[in-house]
Amino acid sequence: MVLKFYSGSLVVGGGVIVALTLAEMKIPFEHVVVDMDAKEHKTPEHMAKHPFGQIPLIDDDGFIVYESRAICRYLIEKYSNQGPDLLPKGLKERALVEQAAAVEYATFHPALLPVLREGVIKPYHGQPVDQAVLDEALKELSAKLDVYEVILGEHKFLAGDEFTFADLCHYASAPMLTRGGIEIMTSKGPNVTRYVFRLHWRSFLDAP
Ligand SMILES: N[C@@H](CCC(=O)N[C@@H](CS)C(=O)NCC(=O)O)C(=O)O
Repeated sequence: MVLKFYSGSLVVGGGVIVALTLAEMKIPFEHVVVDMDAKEHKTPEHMAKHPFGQIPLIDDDGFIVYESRAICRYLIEKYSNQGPDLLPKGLKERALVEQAAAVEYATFHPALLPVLREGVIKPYHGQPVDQAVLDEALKELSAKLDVYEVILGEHKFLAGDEFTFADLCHYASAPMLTRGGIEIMTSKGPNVTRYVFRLHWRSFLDAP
């Protein structure tokens, strides 16, 4: 049975990295749209699959996995013979990818979310922006990006010179900043800027 990928009609956040993983690993799937406006994610049927009543999740022939990054790890391991080496097997290489992925989840993403909430989502819904809150959030994110600027001065991607799962995770929400008119990812420093363009254009740059 073809793998089912459950997300909202607008694929955002963790759904994006699951979708990217499906594409990178060339995995056929059926997209099941959960109507969040109709609160389908809180129905007993959905809650039986995801006890927190959220998306994304996958159903792999009856085997359910939720939490985007756990889903991606499962898919990358299962289909390791047909896609790029996003989670290398070597002990040290893998540790560096997990280190960068943990930084994404524990440091980058929590700093990014308040910027998205105040600077992108509120304007999208026509709500007034609290500039002091946005400035504080941008300051926090900027401090994290200062460290990224140093790391990305040492290698092309976060865990070395190859694109890995850790880089893919940075696509969960960061591009929404640009779409919302916040240019912090491309104005911090040359290394972070180059990295963002490398992510955007990766498939073209890597083409033979
Ligand atoms: N850490 C989770 C986050 C899941 C999450 O927050 N999903 C949102 C949509 S992007 C959701 O389902 N929100 C509805 C809710 O929490 O009730 C993941 O990465 O899968």
